[in-house]
Amino acid sequence: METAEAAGRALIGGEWQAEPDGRTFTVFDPATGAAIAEVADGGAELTGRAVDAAAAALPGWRALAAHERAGLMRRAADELTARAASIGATMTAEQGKPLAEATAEVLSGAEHLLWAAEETRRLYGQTVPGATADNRIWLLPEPVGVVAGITPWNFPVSMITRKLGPALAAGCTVVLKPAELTPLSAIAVAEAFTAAGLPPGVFNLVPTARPALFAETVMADRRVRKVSFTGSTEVGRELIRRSAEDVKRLSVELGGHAPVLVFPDADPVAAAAAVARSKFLNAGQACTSPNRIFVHRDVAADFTAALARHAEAIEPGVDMGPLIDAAALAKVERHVEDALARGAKAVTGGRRIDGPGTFFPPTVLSGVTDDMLVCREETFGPVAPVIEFDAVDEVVARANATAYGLTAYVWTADLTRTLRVAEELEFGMVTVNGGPLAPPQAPFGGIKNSGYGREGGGLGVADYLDYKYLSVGLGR
Ligand code: TXE
Repeated sequence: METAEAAGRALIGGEWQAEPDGRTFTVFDPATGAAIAEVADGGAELTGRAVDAAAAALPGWRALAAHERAGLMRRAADELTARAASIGATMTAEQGKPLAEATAEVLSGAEHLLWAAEETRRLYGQTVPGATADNRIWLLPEPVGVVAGITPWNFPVSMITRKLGPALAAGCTVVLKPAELTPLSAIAVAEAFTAAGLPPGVFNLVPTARPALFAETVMADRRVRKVSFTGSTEVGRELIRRSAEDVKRLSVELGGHAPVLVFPDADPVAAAAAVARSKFLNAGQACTSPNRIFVHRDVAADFTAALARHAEAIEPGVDMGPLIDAAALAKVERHVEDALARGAKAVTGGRRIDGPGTFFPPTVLSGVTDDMLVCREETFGPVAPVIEFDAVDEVVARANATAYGLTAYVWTADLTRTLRVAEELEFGMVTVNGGPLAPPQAPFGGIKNSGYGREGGGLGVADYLDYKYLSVGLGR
């Protein structure tokens, strides 16, 4: 839980600050609808101060020896680990996910930081063959500079650590704007970094309910050299446009519309168990969530029955939280109603749960066709649409028939099919016989309208580096 000093404030240059004009916004608990906190609503001035602080801290931070940067990052990871239960409770209160899921997310955030800390010692350059006998050329890795991060509410801690880890490892300083729905978890993360002794200004946090103003301010500031965004494709598109003015580097991790392909040679019961785990995690509010579940007719009945059993075993309010807000609930209802009106059947679930909070039950739809809203748009809720297929040769093209390209899942026991289908699927990440995994060493990210840039692994750190080309004549 946050300290009185930090309560609802921005962290700028190591100090907890309120918005100068006193403006605040309210944070709600989606499980009850109750207001739980007032948070500083950062405007242009506060954002500008945060950029000042990040710019001032940059020379010192990038000049630290690699092991010193690594040491501070490790201490921050230790602080997060020690506070996992209390930060988890904060996350549950403002985001709604069960405490076990929230605590696991904090621990995974710490693991990402630890991995990135080690990378500080692997920022290797390169020697390039010279242009003449007298000439030597090297590539020297350098931090891109001040980075602005914008993160969503679905994973309020790990979306932050996935940006902070590689940015800090590369020697960048950061101004981060958390989602307005989940600023309290972000404040708790910032407190952990402060307690770890991170130098003032290296990580600055600006909560605000005016995200467009924040984006405008950082985009207009020449000292900000990179923006890293995770969120909707609409906002991502706008940031891509804005970034052109000052030619800023950009990473955009946007929505997904993951297909699952269950082939006739797969074990339908094992596939259903894994799909249930990934589908209902975080009430389906994940960009890797299985959204279009293509199941071969031979195994469809067994698969659907097993999936429905898993869905029915989940108790909303205990094993699965509410949707983030009323708008999210309305979107899920609209998608399910459209499917039912066009002939789909709710095998289980299908109607919102009455009472306080924005709960929608785990839902399995059968008889789904490609023209329904659930197949055309990202639902971002606990709805599993099952689409039966016969034509094995056509199903990859149907899976690819989306503007998104983040994750795809394949279930098969056939090695040849695995390799052929994995090559043909137009997605940044393909998982065969398993669910979504995002270990720190793997480069998470998509293609097409799911964005560009990678988070995790060496490629993730490289997104925060420029390589200076140094050419030296030996004067012989
Ligand atoms: O996203 P927004 P929303 C998808 C998912 C979901 C939909 C809408 O389909 O249903 O997006 O969610 C900040 N300039 N994903 O409305 O608005 C905002 O403050 C700059 C997938 O919540 O994109 C928050 O910090 N920033 C995704 C962040 O953008 C702006 C996770 C995300 O919010 C802004 C979330 C602006 N004009 C939603 N407007 C994933 N990849 O997992 C808002 N923001």
